[in-house]
Amino acid sequence: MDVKKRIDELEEELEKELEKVKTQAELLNVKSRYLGKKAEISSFMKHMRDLPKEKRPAFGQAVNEGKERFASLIEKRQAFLKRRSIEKKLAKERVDVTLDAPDFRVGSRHIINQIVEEVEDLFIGMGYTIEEGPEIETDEMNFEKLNLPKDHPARDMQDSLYITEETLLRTHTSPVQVRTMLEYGGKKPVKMICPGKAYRRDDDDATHSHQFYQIEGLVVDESTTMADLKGTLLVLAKAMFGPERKIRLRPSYFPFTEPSAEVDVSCANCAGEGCNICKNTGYIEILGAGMVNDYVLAASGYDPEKYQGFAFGVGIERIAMLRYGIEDIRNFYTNDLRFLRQFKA
Ligand code: FA5
Repeated sequence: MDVKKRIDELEEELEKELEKVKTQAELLNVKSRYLGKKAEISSFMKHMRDLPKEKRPAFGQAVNEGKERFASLIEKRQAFLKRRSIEKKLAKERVDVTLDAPDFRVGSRHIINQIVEEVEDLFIGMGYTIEEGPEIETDEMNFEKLNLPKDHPARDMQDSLYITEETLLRTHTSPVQVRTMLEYGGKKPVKMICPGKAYRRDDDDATHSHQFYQIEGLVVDESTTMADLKGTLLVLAKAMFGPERKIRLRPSYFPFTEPSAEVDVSCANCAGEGCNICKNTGYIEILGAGMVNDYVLAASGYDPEKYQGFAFGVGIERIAMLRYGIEDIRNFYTNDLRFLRQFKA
């Protein structure tokens, strides 16, 4: 047998077959048929021992060279297949950078948080600190130290959600007054606000929610007066509702302040003339306030002979409702995006 000739023939056949190969699996198949153990070229070596000794090296060399040529043809095809598959993938995944981006919406801070931040900025500018307190509060802090002992009838003013006999969800942010004074140790002046959630066993309706936000304010110093309170609240009202707004203090009752006041702001809708929103009174109530009761100062470690203070507690939802003419407080908590998107910051 002319081995060289046969190898040339096989090489030609292999070339033709490789041209038809389209996948890696087909390629492996061809490779095994032309170079595997059962391939014709592999069987040539068995004939070597039948040859005279002097012909054996040339024969062996021819077979090995043949195998190398086959392997190189297969490798070439493999590289070609790989290149073609990458090109196909790139063509398929081509990105058209000139296309419009899909429409996606960016979220924003909740309107209640926006107002809290606005009030915080205002008071930080006047030298106040921002304090925090726990939402699960002790009866002692929420009531007793605020001059509301267990049998006090004024406890009915704030229907409470108790967790145990002695702990409850705080009904207002006023316990943070006590906590801050105790932390300050009865010595240095206090000037703080505390924004946070409060909880009451109120039935939810258009103006009441079982969970709502308040901002507490407290100033304690050696010469704090009701005039300071009024001036501070006027600044707050003007910042929230516009420079035209006036405020009015009406006598009221809170066990933790004496004297106590409810504070009304002149109606933004009718400028005090009288309309539906202010129920023809020209004013709308926004908060409770007063001079800190001596009992509270003493229970919080401050000498009432030396220190006086004022405090106020304002409902944030009420501010937002007045400012934007929102008629139902439940809108803040039902997460209807059509409502929330109106207040995109
Ligand atoms: C208090 O909570 C007092 N701690 C306020 C205070 C602080 C007085 C410091 C004196 C000194 P009142 O219960 O009135 O007071 O609540 C204050 C404000 O919280 C109300 O004017 C109202 O804006 C808001 N508020 C009260 N209950 C609810 C409720 N269920 N839903 C929404 N807002 C409420």
